[in-house]
Amino acid sequence: MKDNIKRSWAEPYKMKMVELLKMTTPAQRKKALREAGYNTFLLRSEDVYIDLLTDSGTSAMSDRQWAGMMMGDEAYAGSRNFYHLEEVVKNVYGYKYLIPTHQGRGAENILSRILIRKGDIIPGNMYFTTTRLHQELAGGKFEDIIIDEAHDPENEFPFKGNVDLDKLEKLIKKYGAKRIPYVSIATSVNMAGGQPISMKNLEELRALTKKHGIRIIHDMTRVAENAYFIKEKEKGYSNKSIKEIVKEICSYTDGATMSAKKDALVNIGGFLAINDRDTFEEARNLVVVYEGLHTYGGLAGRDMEAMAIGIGESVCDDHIRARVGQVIYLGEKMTGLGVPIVMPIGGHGIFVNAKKFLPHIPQDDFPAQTLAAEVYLESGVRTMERGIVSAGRKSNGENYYPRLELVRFTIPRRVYTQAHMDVIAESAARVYERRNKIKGLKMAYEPKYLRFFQARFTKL
Ligand code: PLI
Repeated sequence: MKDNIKRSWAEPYKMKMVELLKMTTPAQRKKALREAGYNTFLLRSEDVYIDLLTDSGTSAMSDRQWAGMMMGDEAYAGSRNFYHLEEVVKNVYGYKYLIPTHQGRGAENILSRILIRKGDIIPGNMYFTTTRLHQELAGGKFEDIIIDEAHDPENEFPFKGNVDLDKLEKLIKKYGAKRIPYVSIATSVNMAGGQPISMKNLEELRALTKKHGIRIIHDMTRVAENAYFIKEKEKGYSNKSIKEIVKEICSYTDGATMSAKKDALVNIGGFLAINDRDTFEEARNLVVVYEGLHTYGGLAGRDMEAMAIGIGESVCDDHIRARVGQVIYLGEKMTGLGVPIVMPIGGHGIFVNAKKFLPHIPQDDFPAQTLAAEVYLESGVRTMERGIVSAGRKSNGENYYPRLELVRFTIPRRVYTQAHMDVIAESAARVYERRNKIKGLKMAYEPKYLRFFQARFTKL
């Protein structure tokens, strides 16, 4: 008999403990927002109802990870948890050598210092804030080689994280391969809306870079989420496991920086993984300057244990299906209510198109920053600006003007329920209803580095 009933996904876990949330009134939120200079990063978490600022370090750990925390070997040197983590990174991702770091940017700092010389060019599939800054601080210049479709929020191409190989070839021709220490490739491109890169594109990129002797360094922060889209949308992968796909992705690259605070389901931690022995030796030397001894890199033994266990959980098919399934549920709900979002829906959050939401606010008056503030005011839902404020300034002081002016509704892993998703979508829709009355912001304080974290604004 034909089965016509839809098969829904559901979470492959149940709740054992809950964290109570504070509910706030509109008057309390108005005050909190003013005190925070209209920057959601400066709100107190206690004043937030549903926290979609980031999926970084905000996951709920499993009972097994918590048990692992109790197995921490808090030795200064040679902790057994380090060796466990090393084994897991080798087995799951296939990289040869591991340097733990306190989080992703710790790995970016070490890698950039080792590989980049002044005047070098680092091509990448769209910038990420901390990654680009470390490349610049090391004397390099980032060049965007992502396909044009990625800069168009309405283009529905399924692999908007892909590299435009022609753009890369042009850079190689212009600067010469010697001035390109590596190509910086992110899986699940964050600033494009969590958009995946296809395996085919990675394979072609590997062939091209091999010809010129250029390394590929993988920002593998959300590699498992990328693998899910390959399984769902790329020919030849539907019968492969997420674990197999993740390993294949990594096999086309020479090393990786990882913020384990995302995919790997921990609240703190990261690493640098590399296949080349010489780079590893240099990194092992440098990590003691910036992070700590090479067998802990700024982490406690218990953190490394939780990470080792979290990596295993992150590549389970059922986990990733529910994780991305929840994001897609929210996205479909929002589009159903008329809210303009980046399409296709990505892996770690919904990116609302602020340019389309608030077309009357010019980019210099910070439409995405304004919208993030309004969403908080509406319902206590905290989101993050991913537009002109995040993009920052060029080395000559001019603002970058990114084509994407977005507000990210980032979903922490294993934290919120489907009912929360309904409330979030309804909040966005209510702000959309009163969009014409919303006015922009003026920047009142601008920090020198990564201004989006600490900038302050006043109402226009
Ligand atoms: O926040 P860190 O230092 O652990 O990791 C930096 C980092 C590197 N690459 C990518 C793609 C990231 O998304 C990333 C951090 N992302 C944050 C904090 C976010 O909210 O998306």
